[in-house]
Amino acid sequence: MGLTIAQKIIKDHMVSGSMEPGTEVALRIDQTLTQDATGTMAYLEFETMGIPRVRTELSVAYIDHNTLQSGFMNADDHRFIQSMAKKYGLKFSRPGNGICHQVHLERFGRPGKTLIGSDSHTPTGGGIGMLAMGAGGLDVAVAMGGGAYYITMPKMYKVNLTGKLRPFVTAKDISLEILRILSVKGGVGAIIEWGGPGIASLSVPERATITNMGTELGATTSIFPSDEVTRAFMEAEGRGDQWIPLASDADAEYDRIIDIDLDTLTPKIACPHSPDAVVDVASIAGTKVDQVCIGSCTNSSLFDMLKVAALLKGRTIDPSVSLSISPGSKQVLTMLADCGALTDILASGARLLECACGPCIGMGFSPNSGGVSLRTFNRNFEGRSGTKDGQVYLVSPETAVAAAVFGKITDPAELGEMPQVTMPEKFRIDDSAVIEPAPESEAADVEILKGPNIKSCPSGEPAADVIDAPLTLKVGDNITTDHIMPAGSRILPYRSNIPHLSQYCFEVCDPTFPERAKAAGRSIIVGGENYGQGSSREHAALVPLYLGVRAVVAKSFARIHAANLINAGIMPLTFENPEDYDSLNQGDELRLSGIHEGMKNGKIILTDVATGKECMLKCSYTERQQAILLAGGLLKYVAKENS
Ligand code: MIC
Ligand code: SF4
Repeated sequence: MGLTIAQKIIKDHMVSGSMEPGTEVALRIDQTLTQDATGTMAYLEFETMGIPRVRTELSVAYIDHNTLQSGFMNADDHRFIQSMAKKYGLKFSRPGNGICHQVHLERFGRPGKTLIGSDSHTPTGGGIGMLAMGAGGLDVAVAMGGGAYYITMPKMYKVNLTGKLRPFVTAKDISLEILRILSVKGGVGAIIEWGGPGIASLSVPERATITNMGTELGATTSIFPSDEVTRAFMEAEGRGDQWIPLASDADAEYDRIIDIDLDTLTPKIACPHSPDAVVDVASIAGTKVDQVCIGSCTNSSLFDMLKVAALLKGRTIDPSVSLSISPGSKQVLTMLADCGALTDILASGARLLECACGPCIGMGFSPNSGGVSLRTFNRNFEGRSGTKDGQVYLVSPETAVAAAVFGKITDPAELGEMPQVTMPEKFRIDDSAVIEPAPESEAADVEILKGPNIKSCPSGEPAADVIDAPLTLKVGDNITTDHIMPAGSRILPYRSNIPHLSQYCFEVCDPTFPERAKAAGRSIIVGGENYGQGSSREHAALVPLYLGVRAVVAKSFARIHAANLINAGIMPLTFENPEDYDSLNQGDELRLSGIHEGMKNGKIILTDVATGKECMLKCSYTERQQAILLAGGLLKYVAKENS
């Protein structure tokens, strides 16, 4: 049987395990990336492992999330990460150099290589044929130390594109269409390969928009072949020598094939508060808009920005709309400046923000109360913008410009003729904002700089055989990591201070949770389907751990979050019979019993102590995961292995 693209890369990087879907496979990781909001914790974890130098082919530490610096915290964290990079052999991408995924695609990604990043949108690298996956910081720390990355072998899906995008219909609309078809949990347990005759007309930045947003499907990752389009992009980046061709075999088999006809695709929009609440832009045209944001790792490439500039040229935005533009990287920004496109953007009345995540993660530019904000981003979870009742919609750059110009949701075709935008043959290459590490011979002299905001990481307890604990929180389906551990400018500066962060845990759902959990000492959370979707932040596991959570029982889990729970030493468990979810109530005293035996045979009994009602919970921990839980988390497990 032939192989898919992902299977080929997995086969080349397999350390142990098998390609049988559902079984665990360990992969050798060629490259890692971190960003600052998850990086501080990842480097603290790396430090405790006692490894003198990173053992990957390439590891890059980016600063792109916490760039607001309202206080010493972020600046201290940046200095800490910079000193770690210098000592341990990583490249350091300075604040202002751009969003990790955009810069990595431009300067470091390579077809056929494996990449894990402590950020859920690491699959952006799939746009140039990398097997790129988001992971918890601890998994990235282990990979930096040369350890394998463990995943459950995914199923293979293929999306077959035919036809060609019409003017004003974009790669973002393809992403929204696949979200409409599959939903935010439709990609769980799968790798999505994009192919068919329609991909030939998609540039690398467009492909990267699609693989970036595959994260919102819950997919393990998404990937495009590496073809002539990829070669042209890498040559334009001065890295043609790093290109290799990569395609699936003609007889490769897929678990599911989805067809999308680009000729008939229309502009789409995701409505509040979920990326899969997708409708046609035309169907809600006329809705008044207060704010428009163009940027984020989904839509901030030079290609996107040139289109935006061409559409804004000679126009002024509606006086009632506030428009922000955040180019994805210094390369994008300087090239916009060089060709005059930046002037067209500014002349329209747009506000230029830093080359960083910015409003996407609530780092400034929050909408007005109840405000309607159209964003070219990938997530519109409730409260994520920093305005609790903000109404965030996700759109393409073209639809964003139309809304900024007309002051209401408008089909972008109403902008008239789509100007022709051509990509330059050569990008402006300037890596001066990427700082090289100290040579290995000088590493011992590099001092690690830690500010007072850096507190130690909580430590898990070895899993007991019986856990008696109350159900401190019961939540519904599709709970995101933004619910569990919110971000935004108020909270993000404390990513290296778990005790401080803990007061905001589940703030969006129930602000009394932290106090109640602390008072209970030990507790259990119950959730619905797709618990923990969204970001890779391990804080969504470490903070509940700090608050005493010992198990989360849900109908199903998102991949990275389930791994983060196990790494922290918290048991993710699922209902054998999902209806049992209904019989449990917040405040119930629960007992989990037969845990040690149950971890091995996959079944653990949960008893509601007051009623005596029992229900069966499932787990499918590998031997390694059982050992991690029995050790009290991955750090303790690694320490044990190395002793
Ligand atoms: C996000 O988009 O939610 C983030 C912020 O980039 C996160 C990482 C984090 O929480 O630091 C992600 O996607 O993993
Ligand atoms: Fe940054 Fe937003 Fe991308 Fe997350 S989704 S990496 S916050 S731009």
